Amino acid sequence: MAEAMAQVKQDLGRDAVILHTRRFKKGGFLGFFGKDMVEVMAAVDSATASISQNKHQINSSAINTDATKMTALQFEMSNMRKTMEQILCQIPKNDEQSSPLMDLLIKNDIDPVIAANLIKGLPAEKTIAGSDESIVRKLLADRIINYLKKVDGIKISPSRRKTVALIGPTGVGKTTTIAKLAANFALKEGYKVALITADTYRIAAVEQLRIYGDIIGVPIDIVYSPDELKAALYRHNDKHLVLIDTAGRSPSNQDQLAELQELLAVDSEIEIHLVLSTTTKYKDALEIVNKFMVCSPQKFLFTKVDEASNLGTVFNLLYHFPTALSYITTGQSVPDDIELASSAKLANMILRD
Ligand SMILES: Nc1nc2c(ncn2[C@@H]2O[C@H](COP(=O)(O)OP(=O)(O)OP(=O)(O)O)[C@@H](O)[C@H]2O)c(=O)[nH]1
Ligand SMILES: [Mg+2]
Repeated sequence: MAEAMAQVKQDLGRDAVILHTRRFKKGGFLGFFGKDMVEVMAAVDSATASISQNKHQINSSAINTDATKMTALQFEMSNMRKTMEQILCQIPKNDEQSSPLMDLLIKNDIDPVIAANLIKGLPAEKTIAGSDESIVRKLLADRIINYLKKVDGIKISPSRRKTVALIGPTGVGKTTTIAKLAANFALKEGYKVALITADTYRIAAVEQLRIYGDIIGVPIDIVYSPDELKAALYRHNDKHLVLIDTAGRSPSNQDQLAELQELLAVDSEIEIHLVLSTTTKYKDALEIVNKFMVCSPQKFLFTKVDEASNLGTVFNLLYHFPTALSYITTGQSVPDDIELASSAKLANMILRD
C-alpha cells in the first residue's frame, strides 16, 4: 500500500486525492497462491491544479495574506469534493468489499474471492429505478444457479443395467444414502435393485447394509476384491440398478484411494458419485475433492443439509469443480430424507439471511 501511495504521489503530485483503496488476490489456483495486489483510485482536479499554480504565483509575488490563502484553500476543497462525488458515483457499490450482498455471501461462508467475483458488475441495490433490493438479489441468485445448473440424478433405462457407486470420506452418509436410494428405486418405483458392499473392513458396516437390504427386500453381495466385484456385477446383469457401497476413505491415505480406484476400474460403466457432507469446512472439502479426483467421480452428492448452518461449501466446491449434482440428503430417515438436487432451491439456501 505504501508503495502504491508513493506511486500516486509521483504520478499525480501532492494534490492527488485518494478516493478508494482495496486489496485483492490476482491469479493463483483455486483462490490460493494468488499475488497480493493493491488498487488505489486517486484523482487530481485540473481546477485544483491551476489553483495551486495560481497559489504559487501569488506566493512568489509575495501577496501572501491569510485571507488569500483561505479563499484559495476553500476553492480547492470545493473542487475536490465535486470531483470526488463524480468519481464515487461511478463506482458500482456492489463491487465494494462491504456491500450488503457481499456481507450476505460471506455470512453464508462463500469464499471472499468467489463472493467478490459473483457480485462484480451487479448494479448496487436500490439503484434500478422503482425497484427494491429483491431485483438485485434475483440477479445474484441467477448467477449462483448458473454454477449449479448441472443436476443429474440416477437415470434408469429399462433395457440397460445402471451401476452406481458411492465413494467418499468416512461417516458422510454413504451407506444410509445407498439405503435411501435402494428403497426409493425398488419400493416406490418398482425397479429391480441389488446392493453390493465393498466395505469389508468393519463387520458392522456389512451388517448395516444387510439389515437395510433385508428390510427393503433386495439382495446384497459382499465383495473383497476387484475380481469379486466383477463377478457380482455379472451376476446382477438382470437388475435395473446395482448400488455399490464403499468403505469411507481418508483423503490423506493415498494407498486407500489407489485401492478404491482399482476396485471401481473393473467396469467403466460404473457411475461414481462422490459423497460429501455439507457440514465439512470448505478448505477440508477442497482437499477431499482434490484427493478423490483420482477415482474420477462424475457427480457430487451432498449429505446432512439438515445439519449445515449454510451451504457455502456446496457453492465454493461447485464454483471450482463444475460437476453435476445428483442428490442432497436432509436427515437420517430412510427412505424419506433424500431429494434430487434443485439448483433454484440450493441457490435460495445459499443466499439465506
Ligand atoms: N443429520 C443427518 N445425518 C445423516 C444424513 N445421512 C446420514 N446421516 C448419519 O450419518 C451417520 C453416518 O452415516 P453412514 O451412512 O454410516 O456413513 P458412511 O459414509 O457410510 O460411513 P462409513 O461407512 O463409516 O464411511 C449416521 O448416523 C447417519 O444416520 C443426513 O442427511 N442428515
Ligand atoms: Mg458406510
